[in-house]
Amino acid sequence: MEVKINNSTLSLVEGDITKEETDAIVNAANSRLAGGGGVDGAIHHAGGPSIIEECRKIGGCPTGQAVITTAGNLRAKYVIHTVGPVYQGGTKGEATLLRSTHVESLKLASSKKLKSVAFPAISTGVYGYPVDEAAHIALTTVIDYLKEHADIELVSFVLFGRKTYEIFAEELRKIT
Ligand code: AR6
Repeated sequence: MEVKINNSTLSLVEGDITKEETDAIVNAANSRLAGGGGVDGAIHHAGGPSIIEECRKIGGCPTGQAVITTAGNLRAKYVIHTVGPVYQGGTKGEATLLRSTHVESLKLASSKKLKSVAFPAISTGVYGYPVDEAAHIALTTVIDYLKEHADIELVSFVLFGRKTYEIFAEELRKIT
């Protein structure tokens, strides 16, 4: 599913983000940037050890912020590592932090003059964010950003599994 936001494209696809050829892919990391399971594990496994070496040098990343490394053996040029909130019922500022992961990732991409960025469904795995709530926040945040910043031509959400894809697609239909 694809929609146009001014001159930019917002795209939803079902798939494995490690295979993406966008300028950057976003990693749902932890604050120690230490690697882990889920999409984080998949990115480090596919990208090779140079990414974790760069992460070690950076040292860490607070929740809601983002850092950038090169992408080792991946097809993307960069990996933007961002740290989503752990879902604790929704009353602990999680929405603000989840919104911030998307804004900070896109700001980093803009500052590096990147044209295309792929996001996973940040916080919806190990960190327990309900997918429909997370989809609403992720999509509205990216749409708002693209309305204000014409430099990024493509933002895709690469969603792991049919169910997550369908929930994102339903939210996007509601919003647009
Ligand atoms: N491509 C795209 N999406 C994927 C892939 C993939 N290859 N693999 C998993 N997903 P999670 P979080 C989806 O748990 O909730 C790690 O251990 C997955 O199905 O990866 O932000 C970190 O080190 C889900 O929809 O990230 C942190 O400790 C989404 O990616 C912690 O998990 C996010 O799930 C972060 O938890």
